[in-house]
Amino acid sequence: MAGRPVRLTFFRKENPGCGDEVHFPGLGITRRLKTGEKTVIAFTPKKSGTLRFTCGMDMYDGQVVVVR
Ligand SMILES: [Cu+2]
Repeated sequence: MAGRPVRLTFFRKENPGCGDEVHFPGLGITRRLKTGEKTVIAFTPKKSGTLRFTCGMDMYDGQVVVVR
């Protein structure tokens, strides 16, 4: 929900390649992910819409839908 804090937990299972980092281009957030560990990403979306996230190479991707 717009204006509400969000905490997303990423758990990296695999070792090689793409899982190295997660990138939220619309938020200017990039975090390294360690294999076998959880990484928490916290942010507060300012407006409704779709926030895309990708791996560092823009291959893996997903989205967070922010409702009004
Ligand atoms: Cu990749």
